[in-house]
Amino acid sequence: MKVGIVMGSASDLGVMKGAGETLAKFGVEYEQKIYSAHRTPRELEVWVTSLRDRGFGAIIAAAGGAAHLAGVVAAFTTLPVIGVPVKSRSLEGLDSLLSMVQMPSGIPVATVAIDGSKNAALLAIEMFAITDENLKNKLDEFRAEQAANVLANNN
Ligand code: RP5
Repeated sequence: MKVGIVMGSASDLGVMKGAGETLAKFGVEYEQKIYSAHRTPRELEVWVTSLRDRGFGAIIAAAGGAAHLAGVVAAFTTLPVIGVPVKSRSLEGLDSLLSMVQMPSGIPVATVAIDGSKNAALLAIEMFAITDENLKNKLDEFRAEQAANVLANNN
């Protein structure tokens, strides 16, 4: 299965680099787009509604400011949507975080930390690893590597 990554502006590309890099490291294919919920709503809908039939299993949606993008994406699909609140210029991302995490009941968005693109990718990988043994093994190796790096500080 593949992951769709969408962000509201080209200005989000720097923050979202971590998602693509993490998916690539685990060998998970992804397609990345820039669509805005308010500037290009029609194009966003066409792309989101194409994903399930094209073999996608999760969508990562990143936006800053009044970050309604992830909620709008979730409205158009029953694929799991992972939201990445992007640090905004005026409120340092608190507005983005609250817009994503406080979704009203019925249309969920699994929201990660402000600028947490790497965790968004890891969460998608964990979803795929429920049925993919190879990915599950890679996640175990990744966790072991992380632990070893922490413990190496104590040698
Ligand atoms: C959101 O507004 C984007 O996701 C971006 O994080 C923020 C600022 O966008 P630009 O004004 O830089 O295009 O739509």
